Amino acid sequence: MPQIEVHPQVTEALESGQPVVGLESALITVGLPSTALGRPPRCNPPGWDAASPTNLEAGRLLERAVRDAGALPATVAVLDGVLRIGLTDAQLVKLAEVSRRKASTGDLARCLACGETAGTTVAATMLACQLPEAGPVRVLATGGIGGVHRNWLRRPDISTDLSQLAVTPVCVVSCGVKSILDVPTTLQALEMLGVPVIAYGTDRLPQFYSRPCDQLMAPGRLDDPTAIARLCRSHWETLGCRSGVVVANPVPERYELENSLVDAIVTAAEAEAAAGQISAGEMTPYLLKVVNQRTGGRALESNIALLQSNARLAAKIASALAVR
Ligand code: PSU
Ligand code: MN
Repeated sequence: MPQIEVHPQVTEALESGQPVVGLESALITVGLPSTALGRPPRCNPPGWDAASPTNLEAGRLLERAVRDAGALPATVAVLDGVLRIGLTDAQLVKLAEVSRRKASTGDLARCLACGETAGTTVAATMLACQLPEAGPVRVLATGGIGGVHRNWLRRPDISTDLSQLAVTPVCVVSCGVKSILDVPTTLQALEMLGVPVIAYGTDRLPQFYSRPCDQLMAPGRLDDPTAIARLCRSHWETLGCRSGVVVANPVPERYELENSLVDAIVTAAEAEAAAGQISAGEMTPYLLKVVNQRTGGRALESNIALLQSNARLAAKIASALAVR
């Protein structure tokens, strides 16, 4: 049995030069709750089933958003030891139901060898997008990339997303660096690794749940998807660079949370985690859960809205890249 399966529609689209957007799936298995919202999210996306698990509906929402913006979605995940690029709805349902695991680059071989089921992080999704079988897929969407965690000197925790970004020519559309991380240090690491970081339509760096704040300038700014596609071509084709490109898209204004609020919650939650038994791998899901609880669910609303917005922008960049 093959260990890598590309959905036939994805293969067909790539062969005929149609735009394809890769979607990470760790957000389905660990990033979002598997409980139902019970009502539509505030951004009221068409087709959201309020009685169905939030993580599954978010996965479906991302796929729809990519399609509606004119590209083909390819959700990446490992199912029963097969790395899949492009899922059927039944496979998406299974992933959301059975897995509470995320696989990054270093976990993939074990997942394949041992028949595991897991959502893929940005790093593992980038790797999948670059496999010869996959095409390549040049653009992927996520909520936020991983990076250097706060207090990394005392509790070392640095995401594989950074090392994969250094060696994989994929454009990652996110809301910037998750505000639960040490953002300046993460930016510094990206700079060191030669990864262009582009803020979309703003001079300042978007902060995941929060819009750009005054303190942090973005390394670069571009205002439309065509310009971003041009930058990607210059980076990969003209200059021959093999690193990724990070696009930071601000969360839609109506759904943003105040950065100071998120910051205070994360600081308190980290102190509580240090006293308890939270391992490095569990830190991201733990912090996301605490931020959501302590904002009365507003963080989840924000997360859903930003995912939708990133999927749309990724589809537009993929479409611009597909035009020769
Ligand atoms: N942002 C979220 N939820 C998530 C993640 C990011 O709002 O679940 C995931 C992404 O898949 C990212 C991963 O690639 O967390 C980073 O995990 P780690 O720090 O373990 O490398
Ligand atoms: Mn981490």
